[in-house]
Amino acid sequence: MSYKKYTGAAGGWGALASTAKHLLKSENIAKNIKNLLKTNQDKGFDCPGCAWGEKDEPGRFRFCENGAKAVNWEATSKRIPASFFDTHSVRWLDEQSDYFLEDQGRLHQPLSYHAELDKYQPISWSQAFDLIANQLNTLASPNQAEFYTSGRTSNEAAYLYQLFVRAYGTNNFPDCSNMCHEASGYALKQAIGIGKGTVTIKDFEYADAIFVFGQNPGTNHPRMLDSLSHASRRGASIVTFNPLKERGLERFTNPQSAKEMLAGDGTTISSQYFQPNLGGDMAVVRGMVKVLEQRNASATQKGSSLFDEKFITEHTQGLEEYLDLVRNTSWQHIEQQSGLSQAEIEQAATIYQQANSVIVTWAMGITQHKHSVATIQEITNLQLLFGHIGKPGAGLCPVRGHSNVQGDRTMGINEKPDDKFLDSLTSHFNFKPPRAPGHNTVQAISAMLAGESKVFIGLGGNFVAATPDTELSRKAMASCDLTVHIATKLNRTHVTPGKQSIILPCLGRTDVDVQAKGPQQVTVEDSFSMVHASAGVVEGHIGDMRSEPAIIAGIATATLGNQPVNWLELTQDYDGIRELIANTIPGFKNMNAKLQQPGGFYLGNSAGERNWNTPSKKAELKVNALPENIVPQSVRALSQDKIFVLQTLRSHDQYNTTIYGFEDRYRGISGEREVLLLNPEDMTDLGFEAGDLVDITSLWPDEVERKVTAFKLLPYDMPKGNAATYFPEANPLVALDSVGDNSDTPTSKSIAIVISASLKQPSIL
Ligand SMILES: Nc1nc2c(c(=O)[nH]1)N[C@H]1C(S)=C(S)[C@@H](COP(=O)(O)OP(=O)(O)OC[C@H]3O[C@@H](n4cnc5c(=O)[nH]c(N)nc54)[C@H](O)[C@@H]3O)O[C@H]1N2
Ligand SMILES: Nc1nc2c(c(=O)[nH]1)N[C@H]1C(S)=C(S)[C@@H](COP(=O)(O)OP(=O)(O)OC[C@H]3O[C@@H](n4cnc5c(=O)[nH]c(N)nc54)[C@H](O)[C@@H]3O)O[C@H]1N2
Ligand SMILES: [Mo]
Repeated sequence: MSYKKYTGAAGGWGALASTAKHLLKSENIAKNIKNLLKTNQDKGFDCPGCAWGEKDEPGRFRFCENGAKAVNWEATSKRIPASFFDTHSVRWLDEQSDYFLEDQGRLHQPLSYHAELDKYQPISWSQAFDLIANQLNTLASPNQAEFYTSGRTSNEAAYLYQLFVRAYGTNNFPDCSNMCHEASGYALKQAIGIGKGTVTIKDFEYADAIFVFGQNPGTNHPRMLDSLSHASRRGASIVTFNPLKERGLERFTNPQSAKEMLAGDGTTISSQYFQPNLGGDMAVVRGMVKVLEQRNASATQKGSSLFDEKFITEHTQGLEEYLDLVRNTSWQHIEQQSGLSQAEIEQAATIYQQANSVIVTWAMGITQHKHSVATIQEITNLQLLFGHIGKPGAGLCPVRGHSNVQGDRTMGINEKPDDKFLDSLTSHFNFKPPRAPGHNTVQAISAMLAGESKVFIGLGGNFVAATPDTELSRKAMASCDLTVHIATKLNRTHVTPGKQSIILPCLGRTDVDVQAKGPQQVTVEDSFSMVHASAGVVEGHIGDMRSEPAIIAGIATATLGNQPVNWLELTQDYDGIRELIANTIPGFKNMNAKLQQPGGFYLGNSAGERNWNTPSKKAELKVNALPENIVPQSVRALSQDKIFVLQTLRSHDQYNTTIYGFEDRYRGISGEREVLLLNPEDMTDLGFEAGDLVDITSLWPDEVERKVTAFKLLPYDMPKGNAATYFPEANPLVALDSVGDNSDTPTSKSIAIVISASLKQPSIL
């Protein structure tokens, strides 16, 4: 492995070279280049890479390096050889790396697990559907089955899936969103009456300032850097908060701009880069409000005001109670928790104050903490004081992860559906959807572990690798009577079978999907509430793969017959599914017609229009106490050693649990993933040197030892007391019970750990 600080701009020739490298590795280079040119274009497919939106400019290239990797990985012509499962036992497969499992190529025939042989064997589609239906129909209650969804699923598949599951009788919809932006949805729904961001991509063209909290767009949303660099060049301030120095947030060269590529050194992204402690963002924002409130008080004495008084009066409630709390929060508490000085926070507040329009964006660095809901509501409060919601160039922007995770929620993949949604299903279909809330991801694991849930069906994703407390999660999966996986590629979850297990191979976003009435398109919703069509372009050998809607229709027909709809007929032409969506979900009226518009259609956004769907019909300033400590006393008491706060994050060469390679280019890390990044002084204080192998033990007040071993230490620019390592390798450290307040999201960015020398020594070659 090697480690060398990356000093160039993100993007640029490095990104182009890496795109080329990944394309050249594939067996169908010319085809994949052609495919990429259709990414995110009208009549092309939506990039499965991320949920960033597109400006409506015809003729532009709309892919990025990491989108290219995602496309290449899926659009491969490589197929798992027929002899593969005959040769390899599941036990053997489980000993292989995540990279190896997915790298075998696309799954292309239905498989069923034979427990005595410990092997997967081919099975016909109809046998598979009957087996699943029999299991579902013999459960004592529909609530004994879990129906997981990962966020690549299209609106059409998601709608059909939720309709089937509710008609079957449960709201058990654990989904990847429970581990991702759940806190954003919950916090915003309470505060502004809608669980989504309020901005459109156009707003980035008008913002005076963009505050970026807890995200790494250079890797995870590279097309966002395009918006940020445009904003930077026209003089907008970009203020970043991230404990780590992330290259993509410092400088960026757009690989799709010849001018920038030739000029060489790229555009400065962040005008200010603050490095708070992990979990310190709520304290940062509280501090900013404290500064601004005092300045506002002085201004008021002189007859003017900083806050948007008119907006506050007309549109908000809860001001005085919130400001009392702010005044009562001490600077000592704010500085100690945030890791920033009062002077730094004042500097950030000044930039905020000087801007007429501010967008705040955030991702996993904000949502995967115990106090994530409170942090997002604190950010919302700040924006509300200045009226920065519902005007051009201003608003809230949770940057979503999976390309259709937002759409899946809109379609009803929700374990706690609201009454309005269920009423709409009730009045349109001939069945009574269940009203009791179902399980989210963490609750589903607990229910499986307790033997209460016996069937797991996964529409995409990699459940046991993505969820916390890996050992427990795997035990939960293995204890099921039946596990079913609708998937494109083999992964860890498939090699953790229940007593019976079935793999159903599906088409991906890039594949041409031909049904009885011809080629089909599906739809997705991006982070800006834009819905657009996506049609695959790859006409590879699809073997026995089926589309996700066709697979769901098969399971539904075998389980429920033609109730409450004729499932198979619906999948002959997805226009029929869209008719149902149009009739039952607000914002989708005339969906089929509206899809004809290039770029798709806008769902509208109540908060963006300053309509507040809250009980008070106003935007509500929420009053949440700052946590006493990021690591609570009950956890602190568990060790005498120095306790660090660990975050688990993504490298540049992965898509969640899919590992494309071993280059984390912008962090200068190459060849290895089992690494622990620490502040260099902390490393010396502990008596370690770069390259030493350490064991990491997490602290949680139960009797379980959670440990990963032989991780290599690397120095990295971050505040003392913080640490970082990659997801999913570190998931065994996250206790299942360690979840966000009100969101139940695993606290993957806030794990208390101690570090010790590893007993395993590096092998001497
Ligand atoms: N290429 C690629 N694209 C992806 C994905 C992928 O894996 N690969 N995943 C997709 C998905 S599902 C998602 S959800 C998104 C994820 O996108 P991100 O949220 O960008 O993903 P992470 O790698 O988890 O990065 C977290 C970032 O937040 C910072 N951070 C961590 N904790 C804190 C904190 O307490 N405060 C602050 N201020 N910063 C913090 C970290 O240093 C890091 O820069 O990306 C999506 N796009
Ligand atoms: N410690 C830690 N844990 C985390 C996170 C973290 O930051 N730290 N992040 C969390 C987040 S934000 C998320 S979103 C989750 C992700 O959790 P998941 O969504 O469950 O995981 P993915 O890795 O995205 O799923 C990859 C698998 O999806 C399947 N797949 C790919 N494309 C398709 C398709 O088109 N259709 C179907 N049916 N299957 C397909 C392939 O078989 C592939 O192996 O992980 C969470 N877990
Ligand atoms: Mo995510």
